[in-house]
Amino acid sequence: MNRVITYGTFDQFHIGHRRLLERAKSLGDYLIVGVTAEEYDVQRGKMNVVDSLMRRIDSVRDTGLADEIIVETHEGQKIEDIQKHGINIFVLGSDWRGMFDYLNEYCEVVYVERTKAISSSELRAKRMGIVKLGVVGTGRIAGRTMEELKYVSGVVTVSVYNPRLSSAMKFADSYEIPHSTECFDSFLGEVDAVYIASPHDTHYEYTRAALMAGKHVLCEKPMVLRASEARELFSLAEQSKLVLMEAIKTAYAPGFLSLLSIAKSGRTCK
Ligand code: C2G
Repeated sequence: MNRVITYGTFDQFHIGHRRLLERAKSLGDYLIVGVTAEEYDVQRGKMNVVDSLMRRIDSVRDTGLADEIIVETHEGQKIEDIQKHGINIFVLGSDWRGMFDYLNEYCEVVYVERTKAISSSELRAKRMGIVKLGVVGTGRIAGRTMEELKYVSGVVTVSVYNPRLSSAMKFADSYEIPHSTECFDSFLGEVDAVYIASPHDTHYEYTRAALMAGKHVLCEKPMVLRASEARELFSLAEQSKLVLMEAIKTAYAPGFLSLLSIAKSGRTCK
């Protein structure tokens, strides 16, 4: 008996998902479908999933194709599932080709052709729009953020600003950003939200100008150098109903949050 496993978010369930499940089912006798947990999607950059986990599970169940449905909660679970459920075949769509070859050590890995012209990302974009992001500053941290942004859905970087145009152009070239400028006003005209990664002493001015222009702001730490400036900027953002965040990554890292909750529980080592 061939036991097959496949995974997905299955957000706004569509024909591409159904066809994937049909082909996965046809490869064996028993099909297990892993549906991603909300927290896991956020961790892997899917920030704007529309349907709840329950709804996505129901969509998969309603196809009648899954013999069993499980929830995928963490990185590394695929190997655990393959071993635990005695899986012979792992299936995903061709958009993932090559990414799961390492599972060949445990079972056969099959990539089936993805259905063209339909995707949850496009459905989400139609429904919610895409946030057009602009980057201020072109140093090492800004570059690292660009690398990570590739994995975040619902946002596209459209412009980069640096008072030195040659630096802005070089950065735009490296990260395929369509617009680069040394004029802050023209930069603001292109974007919905701004990520600020310039030298610390420039954060306050750029953040203030962006908020005044009605743009959401994510600013690298330290956002400002004086408490009074932070109070002013947060109150400006609140009045204008804009998001203002300081980019303190650790505060949102899952490992750090687990540490905090263990510390708060008062649990001690015996
Ligand atoms: N799919 C497809 N054709 C489409 C859209 C999606 O064949 N037009 C396939 C995908 O390749 C995937 C499955 O349908 O195999 C589920 O797609 P998503 O819900 O987008 O899931 P995804 O985010 O790709 O997660 O651990 C999760 C997995 O890595 C897959």
